[in-house]
Amino acid sequence: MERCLMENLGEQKGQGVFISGKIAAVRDHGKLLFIDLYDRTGSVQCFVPGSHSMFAEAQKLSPESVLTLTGKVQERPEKNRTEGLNGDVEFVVEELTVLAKAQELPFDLDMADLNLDTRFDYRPLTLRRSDDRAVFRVQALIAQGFRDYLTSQGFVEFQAPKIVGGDAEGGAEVFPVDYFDVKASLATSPQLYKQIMVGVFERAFCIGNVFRAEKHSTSRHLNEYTSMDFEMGYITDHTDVTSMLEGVVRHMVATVAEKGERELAVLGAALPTFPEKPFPIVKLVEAQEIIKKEFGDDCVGEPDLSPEHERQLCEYALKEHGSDCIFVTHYPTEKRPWYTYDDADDPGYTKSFDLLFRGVEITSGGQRVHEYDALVRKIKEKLPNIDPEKEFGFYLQAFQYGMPPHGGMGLGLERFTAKILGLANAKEAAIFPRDRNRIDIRLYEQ
Ligand code: AMO
Repeated sequence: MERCLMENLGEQKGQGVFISGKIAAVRDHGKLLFIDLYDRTGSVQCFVPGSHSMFAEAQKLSPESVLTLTGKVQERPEKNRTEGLNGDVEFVVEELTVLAKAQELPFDLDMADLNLDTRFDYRPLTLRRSDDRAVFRVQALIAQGFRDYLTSQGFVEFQAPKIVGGDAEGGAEVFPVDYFDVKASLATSPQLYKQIMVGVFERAFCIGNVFRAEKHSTSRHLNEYTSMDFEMGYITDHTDVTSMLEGVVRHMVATVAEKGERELAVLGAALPTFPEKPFPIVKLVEAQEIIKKEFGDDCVGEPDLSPEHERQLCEYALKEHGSDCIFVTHYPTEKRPWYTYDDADDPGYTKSFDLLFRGVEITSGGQRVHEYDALVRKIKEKLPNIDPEKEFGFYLQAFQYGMPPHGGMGLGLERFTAKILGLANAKEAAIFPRDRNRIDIRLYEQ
């Protein structure tokens, strides 16, 4: 006999089958016992009669114990039916095998109201909560949507290295690594490698962990996060990248809508609102004018938007354009990395952009400098104390030997997941979060 998954039990009414799964709850009524058993597809109420030879042992089982049950699927009496999967059936246990016993749990998995620290202290256990399972299934769908869309557009996936000789961004704080006898660091971004890959495949993407050593304590920052990046050649300017990104975002959301219905319901999450027209796109200066006009906050001329300004601009985009997304372009040259392309028509500003989603920046990107001489010049301007060939010679080879005009972007998977699902903190969307106080366990006594 083959294992029957919970989602298929309804088709087995009156039949003998075997199921395997974990105990969600045990309800002991003295002379009979109910066990809610769940597997990856759903759950079912199982019924152990008092006469069963394993009755006494079953009474002692803790939630999360792992069982295989043989028995029959029968209709539940009308008055005991519930909504949802298997609400109209129950499983009458004939044989019960304990595959693994769970110790008594430190808290009720689904019912306990746990603070973030406790959730992370017990991560191997709390990831099994229905909410957390739903979050990370949705996250997997987001990554799948990213992959599928870009693959369909002719992009090739590659694996970017995580140990690098310098700092890919030339600005972010790095975690140093002892690499045999020399100093190396953990990559803060696949930036240089994805650009190199444009010279190879024209269109390339990667999904991988990156490491940022800033000592942030915010709801948006992690010290290790998953960066979803793409880079594309033969562009006219940054708007080719924003268009591609818009397609990616819409497809990721469509994938979640299509395949994550159950998870969205578990989390009570509402899908984003997108306009039929393209996402709104404004220059930074225009965004600042809007914020001044709409919210009375004069930030015109500042080099960047503050978190509060990002929130306000998104509020405006939803109200005026029916869009949870808005692109902001043309950040000043001084605020963007040296690989960013300057806009000759708008001196002092770059062909760069951020994508804001539900109040938070989820993406940075832009057109890149693709000519060797211009690139060396920009590195020297931004980083006057380094020798570009010495520090970036490996990367610069790509430009010495011909690179098409290109651009790309990086999107933080945890931030995006948190915003899709309405989670207050990006750490809740980090499966094993690393922040300044934690690598799995807390680093300091509190
Ligand atoms: P940037 O540094 O802006 O750009 O990062 C791009 C996106 O990555 C996410 N992100 C983070 N998420 C969690 N914790 C952090 N500490 C963190 N830092 C960044 C955000 C952000 O929008 N190389 C460029 C991208 C490019 O131009 O292609 C870069 O890394 O969602």
